[in-house]
Amino acid sequence: MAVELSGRHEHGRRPENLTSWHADWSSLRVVVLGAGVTGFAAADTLAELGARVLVVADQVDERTATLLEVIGVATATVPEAEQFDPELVIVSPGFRPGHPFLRWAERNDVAIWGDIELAWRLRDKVGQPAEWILVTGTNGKTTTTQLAATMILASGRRVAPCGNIGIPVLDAIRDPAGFDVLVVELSSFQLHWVNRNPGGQLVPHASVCLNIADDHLDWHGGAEAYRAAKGKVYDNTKVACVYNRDDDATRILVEEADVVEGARAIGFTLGVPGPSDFGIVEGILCDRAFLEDRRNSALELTTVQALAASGLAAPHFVANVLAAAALTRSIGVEPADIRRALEGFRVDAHRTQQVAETDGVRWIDDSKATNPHAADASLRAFPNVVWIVGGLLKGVEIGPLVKTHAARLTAAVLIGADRTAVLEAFARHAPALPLFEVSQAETGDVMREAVRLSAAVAKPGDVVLLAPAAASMDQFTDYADRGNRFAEAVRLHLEGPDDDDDPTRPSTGGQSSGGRPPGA
Ligand code: UMA
Repeated sequence: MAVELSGRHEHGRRPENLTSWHADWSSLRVVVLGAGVTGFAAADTLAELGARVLVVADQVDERTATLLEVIGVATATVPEAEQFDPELVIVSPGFRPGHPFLRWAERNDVAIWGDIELAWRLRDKVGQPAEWILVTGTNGKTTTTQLAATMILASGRRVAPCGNIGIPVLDAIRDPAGFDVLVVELSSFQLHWVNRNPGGQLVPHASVCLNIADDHLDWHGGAEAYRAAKGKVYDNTKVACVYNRDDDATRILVEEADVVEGARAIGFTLGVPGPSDFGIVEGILCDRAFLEDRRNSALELTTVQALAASGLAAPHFVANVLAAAALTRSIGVEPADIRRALEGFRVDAHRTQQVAETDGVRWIDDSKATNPHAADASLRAFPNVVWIVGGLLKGVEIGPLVKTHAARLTAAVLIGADRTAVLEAFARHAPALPLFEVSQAETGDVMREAVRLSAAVAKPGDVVLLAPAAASMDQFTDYADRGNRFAEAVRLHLEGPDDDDDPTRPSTGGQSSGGRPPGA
């Protein structure tokens, strides 16, 4: 591409002063890092505003390349982007803060915003801006976001779930009819980039950090930086900082946060709620926060039994329901609307989803368990487990998880790239456990092999549980692909013997396809 050079800050306009859709964004030189969901939304928005936009990405798929061409946005290399002399960089969440272009931008005093900050500044496109409700946590973000949005919808408000859930907030704020409320799921990557610049500070109506356990440590550079990013969810909250009373780290984040005066801390717990909490009394989910006489009474929301009909009976889902109820009660959603929303709610695929049951063995897809904290919740739900585990560990330790659950395991089947740490964890904490390795050479057919090995060892009463405690991108497109392949492999296995297509494979689980005998 031909990059047009231009003088720095030729019109004397500084990006931090651009705080409205209706401000003058024309000709602003912007580099957008990334050509995925976020990058495209940012480029499209800025092009609509008349800015001059370049997109930089290692890979641009054909469809996105065509779309960028249609909207008149060029792609560029890093040196070309530097030459372009941008006034602003919009960074997609997948880029690590140490990326060379970001370092260059910092050295050259170029403003760096994430897509969330850009969306916040532009939120007044259509009428009265929507209130924002922010949802983060190591696990349960998407389910809680969906639950909260469904509850708000049931109350008759216009609402969009967006953010890390897969719908860029920039798309939500450009909806022609506008929304009353946005429920914004935020990853730690997105939170890393918020609230760094004057004029771009988020001011949410309510916010929650559902739980905190180690995840994405390689991206953040350590547990403390990850925790600090999560804590930013509470900054400037106006009405309700919702925290998990069963996870003290979240309460501490609320205490440390700089919130708007008058904002309340609202706890949720699987135990009995105190005043200003949501919790459970004899199987009834209760609100003891948003009612006059909270010292002496509680509002009934629903029951654990009723949640079972929506697939929400597992403790981590009940916690998500309580958190979503706390967020939505803070904007005045009535208990009857919450109940109605829950009746029609169904949990998304790949979240503790039973894909088959045969001969007393249940096959469960929890591919969404992409870190040890999520896998822990999943393992806890079943007494006897053949565990399919492994993938990309993202710098997180898996030893404590193996130690905690060794007693409930019938066997483990190891998939994924990060082998050494997982093998070490089993050798240390469960040395006698039958352990099967799916050879990494079998990447094309990992799940068929994992399922075959699991079936050979599972006994009636066992659950074969895909809860890998790791990300999937080493062997699959994403967690959904991993889960779909598991379900497909289970279906094929149950339809008939699958080793007739390869007579050289062992026909029982007594030998790992990767070469290590069980219990070795
Ligand atoms: N790219 C580079 N170099 C890099 C990193 C990325 O060139 O070092 C380029 C890629 O070639 C590609 C683009 O950047 O062109 C991809 O950008 P991205 O990785 O930021 O992904 P998006 O498609 O923009 O999707 C992101 C979130 N992805 C990540 O955070 C990794 C999506 O969350 C989110 O739904 C979407 O924005 C909308 O907000 C996904 C996710 O896995 C589901 N999130 C993690 C999680 O939930 O644990 C955090």
